[in-house]
Amino acid sequence: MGDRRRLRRFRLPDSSTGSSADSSTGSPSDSLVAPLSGRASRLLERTPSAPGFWRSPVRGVRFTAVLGLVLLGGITLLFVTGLLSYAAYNPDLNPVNDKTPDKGLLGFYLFDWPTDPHWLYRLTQGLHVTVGIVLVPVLLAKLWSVVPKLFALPPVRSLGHALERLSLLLLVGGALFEFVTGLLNIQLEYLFPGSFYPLHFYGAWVFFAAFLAHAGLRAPQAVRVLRSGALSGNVPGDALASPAPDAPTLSRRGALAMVGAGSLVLLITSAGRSFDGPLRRLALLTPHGAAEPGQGPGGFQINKTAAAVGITSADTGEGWWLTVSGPAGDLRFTREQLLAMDQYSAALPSACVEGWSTSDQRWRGVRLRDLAELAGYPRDPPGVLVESLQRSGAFRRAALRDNQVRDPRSLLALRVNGEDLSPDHGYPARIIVPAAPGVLNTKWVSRLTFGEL
Ligand SMILES: Nc1nc2c(c(=O)[nH]1)N[C@H]1C(S)=C(S)[C@@H](COP(=O)(O)O)O[C@H]1N2
Ligand SMILES: [Mo]
Repeated sequence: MGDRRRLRRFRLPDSSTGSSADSSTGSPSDSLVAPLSGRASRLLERTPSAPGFWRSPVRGVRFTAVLGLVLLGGITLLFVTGLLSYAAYNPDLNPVNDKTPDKGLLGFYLFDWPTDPHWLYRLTQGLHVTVGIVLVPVLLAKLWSVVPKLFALPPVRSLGHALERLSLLLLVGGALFEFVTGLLNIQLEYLFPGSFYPLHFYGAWVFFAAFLAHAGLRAPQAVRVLRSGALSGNVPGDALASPAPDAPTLSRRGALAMVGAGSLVLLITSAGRSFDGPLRRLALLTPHGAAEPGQGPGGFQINKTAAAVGITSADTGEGWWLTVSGPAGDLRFTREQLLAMDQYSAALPSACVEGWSTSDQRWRGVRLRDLAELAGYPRDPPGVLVESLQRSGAFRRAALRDNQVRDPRSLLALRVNGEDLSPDHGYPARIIVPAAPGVLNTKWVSRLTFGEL
């Protein structure tokens, strides 16, 4: 309907029927002798603002509706798992975990992240990152399917139309921003440590608000047009279908199959870094994907190596000791003394915010709650602030909640898979907590301060 009106406005009388000899097939010399208005009109017809410029017969509201409904489910899952990831970081516990200012209102939903099941963060963050990657072709196809609307003239028809376009700016801009920051963060490994969290977090709320408004308006319509007929047909007055389509080289079903195939390839080449099984070897497209990086007990994935954060053997050798602080004062333990305490084992994964995770590794060391007891908390251990030898970097400190300290599987690990920790996995001692994001599992620990978070 709207398209037809615009068509009439921007086409010459002689070309509006589409049958005139020199309309779209006219030679350049023809257009030179055409009246000015005709030339201007034909020029305009070659710009993306002319509905006839967009020729793909694949476009149409039914095609867009399918992609839109896939995104409705997928992006809702991304939003929920994203909020869970934020909660898992214990952002309210201590500013060392999260300095996002003014999240008060947006953090209304925060809750105590549990320690069960021990693979919880592997699952939620594996889903978040994998679904985000897999949706990229769907998002691009969806944007492609509606791109003629970006150029439609006049740019603003009414106040309502202006508001609608503004909301679409937030929607499209928000989607691109969230996908790009997320992908950069996982591919380039903390491109913006410290600032990624607030950027991705605020961006998510802005984007999801626009997304909800859009879905509220469009989802019922999407369901209706899909019910009203075959995918290949157009609805009456189809606002997205080309008024002058080229001959099809691909059906809509075929185009959707191509998008689906793209998503499937991304799934196969990325999911394996979050989930065990044969897919792990195929996870070629992501850092920390594919086969395990090394051999032997410490051969599983490493985030930052000791060398990368400037930890040398001089720091971790004979001169190292652990300071444990609490009501009992400052206590010092050498590695020998820690190894002489009761040792416990726990089979736990390392699961990073980047989405990759390891299968369960057998960690062995001292229970955090036993260290809390030594620090002066014989019952009901409180939370703990963990500090690393590492001198700089966003992840050299982290705060753990009381429920995490209390869990008997939460360890100050000294060994893994039957051997001393390797330098890269945090020798001489590191934290490992069930269900927690990797960022809370501080490596090269030098100090534990119980209570007073
Ligand atoms: N001191 C210190 N500990 C750290 C980090 C760090 O940068 N510095 N990175 C954390 C992150 S983000 C992850 S995912 C885990 C990874 O542990 P791994 O390298 O043993 O697999 O270590 C955590 N512990
Ligand atoms: Mo991480």
